[in-house]
Amino acid sequence: MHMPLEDTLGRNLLAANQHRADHNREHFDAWKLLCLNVMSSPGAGKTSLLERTITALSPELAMAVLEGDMTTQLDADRLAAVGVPVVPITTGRACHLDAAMVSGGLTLLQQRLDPAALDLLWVENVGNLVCPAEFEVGEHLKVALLSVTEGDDKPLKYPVMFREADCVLITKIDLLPYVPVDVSRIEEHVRAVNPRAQVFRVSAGTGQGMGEWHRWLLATVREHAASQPPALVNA
Ligand SMILES: Nc1nc2c(ncn2[C@@H]2O[C@H](COP(=O)(O)OP(=O)(O)OP(=O)(O)O)[C@@H](O)[C@H]2O)c(=O)[nH]1
Ligand SMILES: [Mg+2]
Repeated sequence: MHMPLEDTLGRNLLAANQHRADHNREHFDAWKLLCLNVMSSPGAGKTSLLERTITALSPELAMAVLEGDMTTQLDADRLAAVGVPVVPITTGRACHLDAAMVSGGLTLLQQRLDPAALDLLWVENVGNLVCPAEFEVGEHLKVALLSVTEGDDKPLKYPVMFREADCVLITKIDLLPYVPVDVSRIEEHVRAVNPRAQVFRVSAGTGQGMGEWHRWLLATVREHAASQPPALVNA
C-alpha cells in the first residue's frame, strides 16, 4: 500500500524518538528515579506549580529539574531560586522537548550530581497543548495542567494531551470567582477523554488543593521506588 511521504517521515521520527525515550527510561530505572513530564499550554502555571511543590517537598525528596524553553532561561532561573538543581534545555524553534534533548540534559545533570541520589526528576516541557504529548522523553508519568481561564472545552479540543495524562491538574482555582467557567464541567470533560487520570484542583498562588496533590505525589514516588528491583550487589 502506498503511504504518503509525510506519514512515513512522521512515523520514522516518532519511532526514533521512542527508541531514545526508552533508553532514557532505562537510565531512570537504573537510578531508581521517577521522572515526570509536566505539560500545558503557555502560562497555565507549570513553573509556579513547581516552585511551590518543590519548596514544600524538598525536606522529603531529592529533586532536580530539566527545564525546557524555546529561548530564555527565565523559568530555569525561577526554579534555581528555590534551591533545586536545574538544567535549562533551550529548544530554539522546536515547540516541544524530545527524547534526544532530554538525553543531552541528563548528560549535563550528571556533570553536576549523581542522579542515583535523586528521588524525582521533573521535566518542564515547552508551553504547548499539542506537540509535547506526541513526543515521549522517557518519563514514567505525564502531568497535564489546565488553568480555569482556558475554558472548559479544552480537554475535548486537545484530546491527545488529556488522554495521555496520568494526572491532570486544574490550576489557578483561586480565579474561579472571576471567571465564567464551571470547574465541574472541566473535570467532566477530562474524564470523558480519560477516565483513569488522577484529577486535582489546585492553586499555586494561594496553596488551595496543593496538599492533596503533594500527598499523591509522595505516595507515587514511594510506590515507584518500592516497585523497582533491588540493585545487584557484587559478592
Ligand atoms: N491567580 C493565579 N495565577 C497564577 C497561578 N499559577 C500561576 N499563575 C500566574 O500565571 C502566569 C504564568 O505562570 P507560569 O508558572 O509562568 O506558567 P507556565 O506554564 O510555566 O508558563 P510557560 O512556561 O511560559 O508555558 C504567571 O503570571 C503566574 O503568576 C495561580 O495558581 N493563581
Ligand atoms: Mg514555565
